[in-house]
Amino acid sequence: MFPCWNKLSFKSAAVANFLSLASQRALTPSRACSPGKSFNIPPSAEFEARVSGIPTMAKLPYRESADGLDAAFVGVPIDTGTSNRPGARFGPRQIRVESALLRAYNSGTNAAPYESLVVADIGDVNVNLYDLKDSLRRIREAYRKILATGCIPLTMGGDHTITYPILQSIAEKHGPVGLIHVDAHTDTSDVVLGEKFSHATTFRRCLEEGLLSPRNVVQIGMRGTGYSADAYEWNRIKGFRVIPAEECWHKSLAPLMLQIRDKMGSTPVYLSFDIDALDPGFAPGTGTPEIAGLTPAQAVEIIRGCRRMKLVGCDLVEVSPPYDTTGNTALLAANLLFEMLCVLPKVKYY
Ligand SMILES: [Mn+2]
Repeated sequence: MFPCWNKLSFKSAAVANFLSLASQRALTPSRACSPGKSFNIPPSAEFEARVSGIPTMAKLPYRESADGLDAAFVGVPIDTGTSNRPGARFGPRQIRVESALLRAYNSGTNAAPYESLVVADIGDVNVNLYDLKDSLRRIREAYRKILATGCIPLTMGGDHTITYPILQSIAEKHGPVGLIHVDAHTDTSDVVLGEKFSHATTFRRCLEEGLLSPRNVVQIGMRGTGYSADAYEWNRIKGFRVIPAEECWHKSLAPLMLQIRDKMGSTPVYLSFDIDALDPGFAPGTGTPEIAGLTPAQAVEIIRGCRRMKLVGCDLVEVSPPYDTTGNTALLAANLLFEMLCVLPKVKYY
């Protein structure tokens, strides 16, 4: 269960205090891992109570920076770009709480992400809740630093505005990227209430700034009432492939993802996943719910279909805990983030 136990780099006081490493080693077989690598393996609930400890994502160690990490979970707690129900500022915190249920291996795909990548939770971007534009600047600068270390960010939102400054930093490093955007909405409005920056304008700003390779943009799950009869016309004119929810109903999305993977080829790809892509029956805790959405199984198919793409970053946004009375939306988000980790380049599969 625990490879390289002797090399684990737990710094969490909660973990260190609970059982001595020696007693845990006696209970767990070890596996060899590559020399010089010190992986962070989340503690197993077989040995440490799930409900104990400070809630980091997946009970991983907390790190101050991305130095030395291959991938990092990072929170961006804003909801000041939201147009309807607020609350996404509490998303990262609640996703971390519910993530205590996550285990170290992916039973569905046999992925072993923590044996392949050095992963940690690097906390939250220090946003400015009184000034959205200042938050955008802070997010951009924080991601510039994360990306400079070579680490792949897995972001917990926050509302969808955050993807714009993240993609500014991503494109600065990788050039224009392919985008897999899973959402009920295209988020390509131009101006809303006189403002250019909000969770509804993200991908229009990204396109205008040349952050996206428009022929490699796929938007999946769109639905709901529109501002015009042909709500997706602008997107298609720009070269985006728009796949409305109606085209997803009642079927596996695995074949679609094979097509998308072929199209992306060796282009760097960013995955941006708005939890409102799912049906509100599964994910009610979100700001802009739309009926007749995707199922959790389809969400997992989309993410697993991103394996073997050149993923350079992923986000999961728009979880609003005040509207999530059961915690299931945040639990779903935590699992989807784990699935994203499992499809990053270089993850080992048994
Ligand atoms: Mn969105």
